[in-house]
Amino acid sequence: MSLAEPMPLEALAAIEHLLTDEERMIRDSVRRFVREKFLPRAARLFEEEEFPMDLIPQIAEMGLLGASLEGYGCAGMGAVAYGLALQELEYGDSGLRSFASVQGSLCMYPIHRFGSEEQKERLLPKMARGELIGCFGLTEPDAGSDPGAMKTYAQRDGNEWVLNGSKMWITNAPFAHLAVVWAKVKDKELGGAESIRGFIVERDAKGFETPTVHGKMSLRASTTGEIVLTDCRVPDANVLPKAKGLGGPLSCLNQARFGIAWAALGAAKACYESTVQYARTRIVFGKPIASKQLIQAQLVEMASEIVKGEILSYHFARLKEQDKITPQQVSLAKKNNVGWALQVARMARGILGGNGILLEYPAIRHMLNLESVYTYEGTNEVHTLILGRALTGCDAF
Ligand code: TGC
Ligand code: FAD
Repeated sequence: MSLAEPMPLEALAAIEHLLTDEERMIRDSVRRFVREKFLPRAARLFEEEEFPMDLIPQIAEMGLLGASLEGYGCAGMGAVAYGLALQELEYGDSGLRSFASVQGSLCMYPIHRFGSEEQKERLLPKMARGELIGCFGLTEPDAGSDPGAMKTYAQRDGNEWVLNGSKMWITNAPFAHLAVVWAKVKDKELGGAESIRGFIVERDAKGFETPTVHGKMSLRASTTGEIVLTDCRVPDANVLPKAKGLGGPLSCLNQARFGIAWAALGAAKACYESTVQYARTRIVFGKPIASKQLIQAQLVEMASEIVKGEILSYHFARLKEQDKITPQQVSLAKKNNVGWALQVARMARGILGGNGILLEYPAIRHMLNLESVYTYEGTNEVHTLILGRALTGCDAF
């Protein structure tokens, strides 16, 4: 049976001509890097629970660490270029993209937005070059979706702060040189009421430990740990002066969630493309399964949702470039795109039949990874409730 060439997803989404030359160039160079340097190792890294530390300098060189920040050695990319670049990383693996999201949106962003000039000059250029790696400690064993319930406390002692508590599920923690840790303090300016503040905790601080979380069946090529703080002393100079209240960490999440929304479609695309290729050559009942209507129905649904997600992301990214995106729009994009990326990966896994459970094909790896992406940065339910609250005016948390 002779088959016509399949239409690429790009042709259906038709956003290519809306991109600038610079945006295309950034996307294409990240694409080349991922396909040449990462994909040949992807299955093994996943299997062996290993993050490819040796790729950090190249990721930094492409300007992907703190990519959307201005100054301090950061690339100052627009939101479209940033989204496209992260999507290419996640075409490789969600763990590779997580590394860049955490470093840029969750560690460099709060230092850039809430830090002192001294903190910015001391840390950001080295973080942009990948010489200093950060992690972001918000979630606790008993405070995930509701970070306001955190039990980590910081108490002032002279010109130092003493931190006690623990953080759970912290990406990059085991090898990070520093952590942005969010903790409760009694705030004098708020009349002694509790407030949440951000602290830069450096690796050599006494009482700072970061045990690795083992046995994950998802994001295995990303390193996840805990942060344990036992009378951990942090100098006054390491408090983020401009972050006060839960809005501090939540504003970092807006940045990360935006990137994830677009990036998750990269995992979906990898699943879709490899599945179309497979379906065109896998003969069952005498014909390629791509010629079966039930398979086509699934491929069409996969393609449609990826394309719709791309168009949504493109629109919101241009809004973000004008500083007009709202947290509710970010929630809509994260919930929609990650939810569909996971569905696409599950459908791809099914179409591959028995081969779908092998690491030789990308579907099972992406499917398992996306289970984490579905949960972190606000679970699907949290984003539903953020939107529900905005649309009805009723808080259903
Ligand atoms: P709520 O009363 O709504 O708000 C408290 C204060 O925060 C402000 N705020 C925001 N500010 C900026 N951006 C947002 N998106 C904001 N949402 C709220 C709000 O204005 C208020 O300020 P103020 O000055 O009036 O005090 O707070 P709530 O306690 O009802 O909680 C809201 C909720 C549930 C939406 C929030 O807690 C939430 O988003 N929970 C999910 C937690 C989460 O997403 N954690 C992610 C941890 S990091 C991670 O997963 C990294 S994964 C690795 C990777 O990225 O690869
Ligand atoms: P819970 O909050 O216990 O939720 C359990 C279930 O209840 C979920 O299905 C949730 O949607 C649902 N639920 C909660 N509240 C409601 C409600 N009001 N109504 C209905 N349903 C509700 N955190 C960091 O701070 N830094 C990191 O770098 C980081 N990296 C991560 C990496 C990985 C691989 C993973 C898995 C997580 C990471 N996280 C990180 C933590 C992540 O953000 C949390 O797992 C997430 O916020 C959910 O919290 P939880 O796991 O405690 O689930």
